Amino acid sequence: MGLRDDITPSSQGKVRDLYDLSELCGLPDQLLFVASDRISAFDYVLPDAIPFKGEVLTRLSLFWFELLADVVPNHLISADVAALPERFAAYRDELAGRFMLVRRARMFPVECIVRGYLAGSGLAEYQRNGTVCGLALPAGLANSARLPVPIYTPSTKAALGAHDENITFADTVRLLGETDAAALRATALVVYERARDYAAERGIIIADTKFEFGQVASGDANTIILADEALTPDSSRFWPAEGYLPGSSQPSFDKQYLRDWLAANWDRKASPNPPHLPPEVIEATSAKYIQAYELLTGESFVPQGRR
Ligand code: Q0Q
Repeated sequence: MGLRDDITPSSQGKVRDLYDLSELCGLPDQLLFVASDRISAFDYVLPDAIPFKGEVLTRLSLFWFELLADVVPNHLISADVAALPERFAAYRDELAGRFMLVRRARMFPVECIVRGYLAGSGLAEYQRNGTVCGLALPAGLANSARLPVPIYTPSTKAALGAHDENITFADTVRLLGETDAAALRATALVVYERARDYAAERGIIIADTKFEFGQVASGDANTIILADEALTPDSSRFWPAEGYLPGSSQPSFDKQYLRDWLAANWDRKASPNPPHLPPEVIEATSAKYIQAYELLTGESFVPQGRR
């Protein structure tokens, strides 16, 4: 029996789960953030797990939290299995490497997206009216073009399965107040630029990314902290730097095999549920996640958990 069969997550995403430890273990203000090996493509969760994906993405978040700690504090308490609450002891092997014990924060109701390149919904809006989230951009930018400076393009948090809605910075001011709205924008932009420059030197373009910030009380003030996962291929667009050429959509560093195979082998009108993947696509996708980890951290990926 797996963890999810025994303990129902307090919140479930497509590929990650959150357990409220104050409810489950009487640990106030702590949550267990678990990254699964599930993968989604074209907004569907696929029936096959990708070996080590959850562990790679967790370890990437841990890596970025540490690298960027001088810019922004984060919600991590521990990723050590020894810190797992007793209630989860039976799942130590399943969880090793793919969980974070995190501080509960008051999450801001805004997805803090930063774009360094023109892609996805940003490209679509730009092609319609020359702006992204109300920000005017120079005319004539090509698909996947690097933007003159990174832009902050927030969105509202849609319900599971729905698409987030792009909003303007002024909308975030109305939502959060000027001080917090400005602080989130400034922090998101600085964190993105640091990560973008670091990754670019290691062969990965971080074209855009989605940050989730929260607030925790510290003394008589409130502190903004970086929460959720950070700068992973699931929360960002990772492109291979080698072969980058504006003018068309870039291959995804991690999901291109998957997308190409699905596009060639799944008629979504004929069959609404995604098919099983061939072993070679599963293996190639797993290898791309591991390659991204090894390029960015400079360390070999040694699995901690069991498959
Ligand atoms: C929190 N989420 C995301 C989510 C479903 C993750 C709530 N430190 C925190 C965090 C975090 N991380 C959250 N709340 C309070 N404090 C994160 C959207 C949803 C599964 C995993 N939801």
